[in-house]
Amino acid sequence: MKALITGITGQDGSYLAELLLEKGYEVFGMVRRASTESFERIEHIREKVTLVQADLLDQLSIINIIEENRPDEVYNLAAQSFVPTSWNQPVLTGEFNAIGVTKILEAIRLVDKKIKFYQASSSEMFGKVQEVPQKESTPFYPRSPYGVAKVYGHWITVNYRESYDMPASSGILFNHESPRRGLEFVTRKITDGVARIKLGLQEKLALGNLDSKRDWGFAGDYVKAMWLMLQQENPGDFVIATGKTHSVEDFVKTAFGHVDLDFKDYVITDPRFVRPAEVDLLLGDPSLAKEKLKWEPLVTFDTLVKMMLDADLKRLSSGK
Ligand code: NAP
Ligand code: G4F
Repeated sequence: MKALITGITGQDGSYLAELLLEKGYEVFGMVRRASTESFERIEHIREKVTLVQADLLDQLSIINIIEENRPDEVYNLAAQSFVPTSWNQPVLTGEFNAIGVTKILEAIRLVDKKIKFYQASSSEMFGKVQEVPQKESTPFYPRSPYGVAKVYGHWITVNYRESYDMPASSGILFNHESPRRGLEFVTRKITDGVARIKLGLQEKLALGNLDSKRDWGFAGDYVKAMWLMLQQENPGDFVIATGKTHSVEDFVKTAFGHVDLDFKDYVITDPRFVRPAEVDLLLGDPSLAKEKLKWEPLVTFDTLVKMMLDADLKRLSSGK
């Protein structure tokens, strides 16, 4: 089996590439041209995957890599994935996260309609939530240009499935984290900050809204669900979540608690990190994935916080 992963240099791309290699796949990773390489997350598997150059902004380059490598499965994980940036770069976010999806679907339609397709949809599409918990049938109400673009990406995937009978599936994934999470996302910002404070490298941790709640899981568990979706006889859409929610403050308390510090002594609020519109509460209902995919998350909230914090303590202690 051959798989093409867009976004292979990202958090999820690196875990998915590991999983597919373990399963014996030949893995192709789409990377965009840059003046310096940012392949840190896939350094350890660099020799086992084939990197192919294309860009979500460039239709022909996407057609070419699919035509030349003929994957059986395409996982579209590439995106502008940081919500705050989507207010500063709304047009680019739309080009990547919305029109970029159409470009990949069109390339597949031209080359071979039987190629299985996975779209990285997001719980951010639920935004101002219309019901709790959120499931596959919950109406979308996005609250950021990122969320709006992801709704387009989601529906164009459904549309190509229904218009052209293409095996295109969409995973509505709730927040998932790991030691490989980008440093600007709140979980990693917290574990990196707590580790720095513990090691005497930083004095305070500046955050925005501590009240918002997220259904946080482990990225390594979530990429298994992506693969399972493409192994089903029929394509479809699935919510992937833990079914538990915690506030940002819970995350902060747990992380500081692991190193025996009281967060109140270190956390300050900074309006620069407060968003123009907030998603207050995300809580997913993964019943359909449990029933049909036989998927269950293994890593709990406490284990996740500890895993990320330990990794940051280790990295910073070694001077990296
Ligand atoms: P990430 O770490 O930010 O990775 C994003 C990837 O997209 C990187 O490999 C990046 O490449 C690539 N990319 C960005 N723009 C591109 C372009 N124009 N052409 C080609 N590649 C481009 O994101 P992640 O956390 O792994 O998330 C993976 C996907 O799942 C994203 O679509 C995200 O929106 C979605 N999602 C994530 C979560 C979550 O909690 N993590 C939840 C729901 C949905 P560079 O290395 O070149 O920047
Ligand atoms: O970690 P975050 O930046 O993640 P967010 O916005 O929920 O988006 C992530 O999950 C989505 C799935 O629902 C993905 F689609 C998306 O690609 C991304 O992976 O922020 C989480 C919460 C927000 O409510 C934010 O307001 O943390 C709050 N927060 C408080 N202080 C902060 C901060 N967020 C960041 N990034 N930085 C802060 O200082």
